[in-house]
Amino acid sequence: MLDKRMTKEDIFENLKKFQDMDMSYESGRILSSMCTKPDPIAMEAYKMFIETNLGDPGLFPGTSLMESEVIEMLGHLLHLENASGHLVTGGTEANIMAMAVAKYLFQEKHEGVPEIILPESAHFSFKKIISMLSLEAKVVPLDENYKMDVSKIEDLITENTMAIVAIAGTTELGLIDDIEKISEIAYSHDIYLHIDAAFGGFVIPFLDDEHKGDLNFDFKCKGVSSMTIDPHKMGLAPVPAGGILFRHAEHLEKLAVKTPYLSKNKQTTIVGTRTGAATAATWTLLNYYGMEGYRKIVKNAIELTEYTYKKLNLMKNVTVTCKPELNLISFTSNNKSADILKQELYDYGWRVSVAQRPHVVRLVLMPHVKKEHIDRFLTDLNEVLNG
Ligand code: 0PR
Repeated sequence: MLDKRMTKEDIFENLKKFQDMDMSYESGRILSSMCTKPDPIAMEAYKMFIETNLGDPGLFPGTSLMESEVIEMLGHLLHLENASGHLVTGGTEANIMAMAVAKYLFQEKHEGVPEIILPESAHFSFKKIISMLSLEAKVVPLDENYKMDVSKIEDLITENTMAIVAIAGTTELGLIDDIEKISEIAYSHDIYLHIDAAFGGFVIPFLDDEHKGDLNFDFKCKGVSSMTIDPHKMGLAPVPAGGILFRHAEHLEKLAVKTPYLSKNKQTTIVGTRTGAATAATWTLLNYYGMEGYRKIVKNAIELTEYTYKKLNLMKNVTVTCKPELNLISFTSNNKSADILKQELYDYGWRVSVAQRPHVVRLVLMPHVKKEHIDRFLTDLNEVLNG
């Protein structure tokens, strides 16, 4: 295969063919994704830093400085001065780092098998983590509002509890666990608490008073040890841009590995060679949009979610699962199962996903989804259900 070379023209013709097989966010037909079309200014910054490698930061001190500024800004957003952390490949890597730190801390004092208390709604990255780190999972059921049942947590705490995990913006329904209460429990038992705000981290801080009220979900809660917050979801950054923040610098240091022959003598990330381009994109977005810009983006997404909620509630044979807290909405129908609905909507060109707990159709209303797309979607849905 490799002994036959292609001309540049042929290559790009082929690339175009591959690209044409893909869905595009711009079509407005992707209602199943937590990613979106990266902002043009972020792509420009990304391209500018495409050759950088934060795995060897001494060669790229400017990019490395930019990473510390991003961590500082994300910390500020989540009410933490002097945050420690990194921009990583995504929520999975961020969650792995937090749980690795919790395990190392646990092992300094305990010999038993480390146990992790997490809600049934936790993202599947925790399945990988439980297996990779050989943890024992203590799963907290969901309450009638599909949130981690806080009243069940203390029963699961043992001397081998390594960490509690709670979610700010669940993957399936976009709901926020009662982090204030969970933080009190973790703090009073001196247990490591990690908040997975991979999705909610770039939404909740920008909600208006009517939607946010006096909700506290971040480092304001003193029991919170670390948080995941992903720029490549509602932050509008290109992939791969995840974020992990630690309250205590010495916690990040638990991950440090000596790298004697590199320009800096230690690394505190899982990934070695890693792009600085995503860092440049995130730095750019945070400075370009600021609080005001992100508030507008979130406001639009929430308004569209509320519009969709209202319309779905009026539709014959549709039951909306719960009142949305973020820009996710789920529903079922009494005349077709979620899986059949997903398939039939697929045939109309829509990409929706099916949540497992509960078994419902799930829509994520990311910024690439506009009102005209939703109107067409609702017309098609009505036809699929009642046509
Ligand atoms: N934590 C939460 C709460 C998440 O929702 C996700 C991903 C992760 C962690 C893991 O993040 P990474 O995928 O960045 O490692 N949530 C989405 C999901 O699983 C990811 C996604 C995005 C899936 C776009 C599909 C897609 O088209 O649904």
